[in-house]
Amino acid sequence: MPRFRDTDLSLSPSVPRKERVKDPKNIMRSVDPAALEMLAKYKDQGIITGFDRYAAQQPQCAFGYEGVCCRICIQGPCRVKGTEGPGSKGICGAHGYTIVARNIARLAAGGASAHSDHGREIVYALLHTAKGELADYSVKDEKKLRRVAANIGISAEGKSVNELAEEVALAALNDFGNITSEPCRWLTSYITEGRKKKFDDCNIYPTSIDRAVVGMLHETHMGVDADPVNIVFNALRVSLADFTGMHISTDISDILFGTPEPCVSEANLGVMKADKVNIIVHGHNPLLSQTVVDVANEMEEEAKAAGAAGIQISGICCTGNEVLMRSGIPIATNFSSQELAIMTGACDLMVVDVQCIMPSIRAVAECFNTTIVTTMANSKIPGSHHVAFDEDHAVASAKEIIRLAIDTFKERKGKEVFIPQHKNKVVAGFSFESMMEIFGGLNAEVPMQALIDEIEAGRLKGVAMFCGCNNLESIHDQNHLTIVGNMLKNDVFVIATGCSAQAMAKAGYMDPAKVDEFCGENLAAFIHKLEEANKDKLSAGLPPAFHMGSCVDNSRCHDFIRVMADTMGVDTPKIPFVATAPEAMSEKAISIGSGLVTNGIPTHVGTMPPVEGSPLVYDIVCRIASDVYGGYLILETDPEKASEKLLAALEYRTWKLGVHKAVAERYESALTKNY
Ligand code: NFS
Ligand code: SF4
Repeated sequence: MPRFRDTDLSLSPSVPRKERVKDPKNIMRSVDPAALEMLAKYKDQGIITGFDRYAAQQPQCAFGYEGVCCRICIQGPCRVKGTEGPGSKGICGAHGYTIVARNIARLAAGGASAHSDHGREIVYALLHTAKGELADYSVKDEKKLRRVAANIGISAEGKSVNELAEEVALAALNDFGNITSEPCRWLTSYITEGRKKKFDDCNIYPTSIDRAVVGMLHETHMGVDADPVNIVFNALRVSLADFTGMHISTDISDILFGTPEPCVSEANLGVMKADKVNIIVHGHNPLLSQTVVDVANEMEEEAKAAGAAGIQISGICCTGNEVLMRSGIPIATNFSSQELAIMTGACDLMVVDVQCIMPSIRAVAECFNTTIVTTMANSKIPGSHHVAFDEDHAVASAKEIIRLAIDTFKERKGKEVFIPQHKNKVVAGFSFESMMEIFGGLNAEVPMQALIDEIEAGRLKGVAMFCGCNNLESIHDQNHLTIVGNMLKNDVFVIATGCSAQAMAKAGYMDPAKVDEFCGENLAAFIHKLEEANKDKLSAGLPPAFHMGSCVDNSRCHDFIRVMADTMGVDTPKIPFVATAPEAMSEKAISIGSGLVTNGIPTHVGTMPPVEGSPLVYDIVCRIASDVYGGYLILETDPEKASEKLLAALEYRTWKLGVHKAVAERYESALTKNY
């Protein structure tokens, strides 16, 4: 089956490997004006950041880059050299395709474990809250609790809020460690009928998250699975475990802290205030960061007594996204520029939990008046301050941390502060529920139809979901911004999560005032129509690109996909929906990407995952996956070319669906599903 109507578009990236890292020794690898200002100020002053280390690592090892380096057993590392002779295989005889497949499958397993372990922590918090053991948390969103219970088939009848919460929490825990052969409940509850059949037919249903991850680590152990097709397709089970963990994380976080609604905030380093106690929350888990945000108000007087004008909290990475979505806390910056926030000299304290925290923040903090606080037993940094975060005393832990920030602020007097004055207005908080409420302004009965009408009338080209990280293989934020610019101009409706959403937020793509500047005519008209239909509720207006949350909140985007497919009356591989991780970096990006592919979505990755060492594996993920699941990877490092390919994938789907709809109408028959 062709992927694009334009057959000139190839499966291969348009840029050869050696030319991908442009100007490799130049450390000014960003398009973010705040980051550039910061890098320029401290250039050649001995403060080393990820930008310097990236340059120092160039050129990177080609074996590792292409995925043909194996370190799975300690006979290794084995590198695949050439195509013939003893050197062309690992010592055990593993072929290049086996090595590449095992490596990528293990990346997906790492990502799934990170997402879902974060989810597990939150589930335990809900369980203990429901049992009355955690005084500092409560069920904030009872409606969501009831919705989730109904979605996963738990009756709420006659149950108190806490009884129901306990049952939901136990059901979630069961998805982690279920011992029967039943598939994960959070997965089956949130996919289309078509996907259920597909996953069943292909035997890739995870029965429990932990089992799926353990199974993949076993399968890729030395001397187990050597068949690359089997390994890659079994890795999709892990990606579905990842889906399950993400959905659990989002659902339970909403129950504990509230389902996000549109809120107004700001983004980029300019949100920091020289005269305030600046606290940056960084990481992923909202259990602590949300409590810090909630108690900061009570501590304002203490901050003022220390000579500050108040407390300013801002966020980095997905913890930042969580508190932005629920409490309108501004974004300081995203992944690649995390050290730069410390270099403002105004960051009194950075509190981190898990994931995407560069260990280097401690070394950078030493040159400035910044206290780094780690909080999790499994995530410490040598030399930094550790406050063991204790859910039993969440408020007390949060207060201790804020007090440390105030103490650090007192020592800041007389030291240089340099905050690049760049920031943009942001309207965020678009949970799936609030998106449907907004679409409901145009079509109360079937909200998603409001969007589908635009697509079917040819006014919008479809939907593009942006997710994932920064990766300095590309210029910081450049891929995100180039591709989103092209999507918007071409009338593609954009939803975003993670550091991708933060790149857009910093650059103004989430400012309602920029709709006419950034969007094509039809998209702008649609957004204004939505604003008009919701004007009583939405005083702030609607942005060009819609921020749907943190990376676990890709589950919200999956809900979008499911409801779009159900409303259109087709399965997910037929809807005009594409995804992109323009600057993917982490293992989580690999598991998210493969989950999208499994769910039938063309998924672009703009930084190269290590698969080029095996043409066979490359072909599986970019082509064969499509024949089986309808989704596939588009690996393209050039953002202009990537935009073309994404638009072509949307065009192909809309065209195909249109053809079949027309036929069905002409012959008054049912819409064919066999394409
Ligand atoms: Ni996602 Fe969000 Fe950012 Fe990448 Fe890291 S913070 S969980 S992994 S770097 S988007
Ligand atoms: Fe080498 Fe095989 Fe061991 Fe991998 S598993 S390191 S290819 S001997």
